Order: sequence, then structure tokens, then C-alpha cells
Amino acid sequence: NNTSNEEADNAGDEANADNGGGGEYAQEDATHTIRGGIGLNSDHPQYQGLLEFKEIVESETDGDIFVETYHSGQLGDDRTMMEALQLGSQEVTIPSTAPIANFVNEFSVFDFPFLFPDSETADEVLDGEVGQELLDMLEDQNLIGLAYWENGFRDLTNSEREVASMEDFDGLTIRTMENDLHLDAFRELGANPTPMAFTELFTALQQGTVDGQENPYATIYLEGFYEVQDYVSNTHHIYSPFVFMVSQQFYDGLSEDYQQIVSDAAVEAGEFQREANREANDEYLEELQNEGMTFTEISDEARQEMQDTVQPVIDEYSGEIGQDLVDRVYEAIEEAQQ
Ligand code: TF8
Repeated sequence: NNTSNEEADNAGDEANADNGGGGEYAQEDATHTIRGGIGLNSDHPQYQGLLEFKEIVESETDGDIFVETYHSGQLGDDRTMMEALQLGSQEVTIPSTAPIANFVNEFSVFDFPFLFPDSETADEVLDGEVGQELLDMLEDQNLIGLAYWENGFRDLTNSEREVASMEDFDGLTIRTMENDLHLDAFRELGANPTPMAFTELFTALQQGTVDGQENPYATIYLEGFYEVQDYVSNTHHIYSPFVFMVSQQFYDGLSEDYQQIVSDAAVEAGEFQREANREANDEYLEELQNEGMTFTEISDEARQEMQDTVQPVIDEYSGEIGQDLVDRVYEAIEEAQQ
């Protein structure tokens, strides 16, 4: 009785799909349906960006492509959702580059600590030649990377102590994304890193399984981490891009016109999302302090000490990724700052 299972499954999808507050189009009138799933919750700019994508695609195709939107890991964590795209059971997801490195290891170059000096430089490099070169590598994994969005500069929180410099990392159990470079970098800094999917993080913080984590202020605030974390430092140790990606088999099944619409919408919604994300991150540090978190400023000297300490990790991963590609990323950063 596959049919009834299928109908039940669709009904389930319908019930779960947030659909962004019910747009003007209906799924049953569409030729194509995009199931777009993300890990952060519906308050986060990552979801606002997905709603923007939905609105553009549905209006450009007059509802012939319908977008179902899922948030808060309803469809699983970043890795699970990328595998769903490869299997064709989901069409869009927008993970950080760190988990992508488990599929295409070259993506770890964008997770090098202290790589991007500011978000404008990140935009220029990611939207330029070398950024596109990395996106093209996703095709071997049946994934089509259409645009870079912004997760943002990552900052450390913990429940044990103020962290003003590297010495204060000593022995802290820090959750990291599932990415070997992140693990090695935090080990080098003297912390005790443990990899974990984002969907398990709040519970782990609440139960004290880990002392701390690192994410941009918008995530720390909107995911309510201030309820289970007491200290935040502006380590700004890594700038995390998001990658807006679609499943290859879905994309290949679209007409060229529709492929252009979906691709342009990912870029346009990304510009909107980057803007919304920057506004959010600026205001949320103050909100975190209002919620009782203690903010500790990391001095330039302390940050430089961290950067010098993790350099051997960058050298090691440069070898694995390919020194030529790494050099081109650093050259692109130089050029962007001219
Ligand atoms: C992390 C990431 C995540 C994002 C999101 C789930 O700490 O920053 O918040 O990748 O898509 O896992």
C-alpha cells in the first residue's frame, strides 16, 4: 500500500512544512516542489533568507515551483540534509562550510582561523573566482552550490569562566562542528574539543556535557544559548560562510529558464540574508549582556597569540587541501583589500 504511505508522508510533510506563513501559491498547483531545510530556527536570518528565496522563486514561476520551508533541524542536521540532497529526498539546504568539508575536503580552507579580516572581504573572495572554484567541486557529490550566504564570525561561549586569552581555554570542553580542522585548532589552543551536530548542542550545554561552544552572536541569542551559558568572548576566530545548495538531480530536471530563476533567487536572497545577518549580529551582543551573560573583550595581542598558535594546523591542512588553492585564496584576500 505504497500510495497510502506516500499520501500519509506528503500529508506529514504538509503538516510539518512551515511554508513561511502560507504564501499566495499552493503546492498542489505546482509542477515542481522544493523542500528547503535548515538547521537554525525560524527567528534566524538563515530562515528569513530561505523565505525570501521562496517568495522570489514562486513569484518568478507564478507558483509553478512551490517551496516548502523547514527550520530548526526538522529534516535533520547539516550532514543528514546534505545526504538527503544526494539521495533526492530533499532539494535545498544551507549548511556551514565546516560540515561540507566531510564531502569536499577543500572547503576547510574557508574555516582557516583568522582567514577573513572582515565580512566585506569575505563577500568579495567568496563571490569571486576562487569561491566559484570551490562551489564547482560540489558537483562530484551530486550537489550544486548556487551562492554563499553568511553564518558569520564565530565567538566563544562557556559556562565555566571568563576567557580573555588562550590560557583560559585550558581544559574547557568545547563543542565544535564535525570538522577535523576545527577539532585540531581547538586542541592546539589548549581546549578539549568534542564534535557534535548542531541539533544536539542546546541539550549538551543544558546538561553540562560540554562547557562551551562557538557560534556568531545571532545564533547564540536566537537559539537561547544565553540560558545555559554565562560567558561570551569576541574571539572572532573563524568566519563561517553558509553555502546555498540544491540537489543535482532536482536541478538537472528543471528547464534552463527555471534553473536560471532558482540560481538567481539563491544569489538575490543571499544578498538580503547577509544584510539581515549583519544587522542581527551587531545588536545581539548587547542583548546577550542584557540576558545576563558576561562579555570579555579579547585584546589584539591575545588574538595574535591564538593566530600564531594555530598556524601549524593551517600549514598541515594547506598540505592536505593543496598549497596552490590555499595560496590563491590568500591572494584573493590581498586583492580584495587593495
Ligand atoms: C554549527 C553551525 C550551524 C549552522 C546551521 C545548523 O555550529 O554554525 O549553526 O551550520 O546551519 O553547527
